[in-house]
Amino acid sequence: MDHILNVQGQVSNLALSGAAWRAVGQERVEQVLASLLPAADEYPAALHQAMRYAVLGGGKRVRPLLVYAAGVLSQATNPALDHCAAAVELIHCYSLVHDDLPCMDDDALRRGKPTCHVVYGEANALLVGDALQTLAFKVLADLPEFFKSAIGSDPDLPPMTAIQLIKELALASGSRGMCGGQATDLECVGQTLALSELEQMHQYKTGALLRAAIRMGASCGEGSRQWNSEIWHSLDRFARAVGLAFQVTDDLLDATGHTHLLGKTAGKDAQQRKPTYVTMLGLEAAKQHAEALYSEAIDTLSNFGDSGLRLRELTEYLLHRQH
Ligand code: GRG
Repeated sequence: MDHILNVQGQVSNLALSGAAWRAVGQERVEQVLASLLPAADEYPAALHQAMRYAVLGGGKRVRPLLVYAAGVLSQATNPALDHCAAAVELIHCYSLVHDDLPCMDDDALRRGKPTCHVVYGEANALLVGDALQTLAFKVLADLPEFFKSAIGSDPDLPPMTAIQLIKELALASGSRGMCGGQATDLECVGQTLALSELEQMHQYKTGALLRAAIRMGASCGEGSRQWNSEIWHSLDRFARAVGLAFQVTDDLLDATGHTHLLGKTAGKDAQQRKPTYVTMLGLEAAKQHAEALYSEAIDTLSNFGDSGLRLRELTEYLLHRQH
């Protein structure tokens, strides 16, 4: 992990343009993930190859970027950010592998490549998801030891913080978060939901992990140790607005985007008769809803002054993305 320490300064460099900063964060988390995943030739090689296939070389890395961007709020300059960024992305990748399985969304294309089960078979894809999930928690549990050996005998990340990070990620991924939202998503095929029910489902399915990324990134910096509950509450309001906005945009892209640009099958929601913001509000109103949510997210960031720069830029990027 030494190379990770060497490039540490870059994600806290406020002089980079938003696009350059995203590219640095994406490259950085790619390196971190590549070093944390078991080598492709380590026993059991077939499983490790499939895990690396599912994680490396694709995706926008929105969740890791949120970790890094939220780290700027609390002056986090330590490798804890890298571990959190990787852990959140590992959970996300596991969810994509399982979501693509025939018993779930049944998709053959993800991040512009054949899905994990298409290449490695269903049973292996199931195990890939399981193993990525447990690896995510190991990465966080390793943090105190990592600090001790890499930085010296006085870790700058208290063991309690590592436990809080594990708890944050566990809550966001389980039945009270992502898995819970997925369960509702499967249940409500072909049904009409009230807008509040649709929001609740997405807060669980997508929003909870995005919120965890933001809270974990902020927790990594010394600055956040002085924050009162009001500041954490503002951050949660930001996370809620950006999480919903992300999902509305995802629904819009599914309805209007093209498979080759999205890197995943377009039009799946309609094909699977899923209630979405587009089916419930119509295209124009869904666009306006996304814009209103993004403005709300930007407004809540005013509480953080200049340190909110990277989260502001990411919010803009998420609204205008094409995939
Ligand atoms: C536990 C059996 C079992 C399955 C879990 C929890 C779960 C299945 C799936 C999670 C739900 C899920 C896949 C939500 C999709 C959210 C979403 C918008 C994904 C796409 O995220 P992006 O756009 O993708 O960030 P990239 O590829 O850029 O990372």
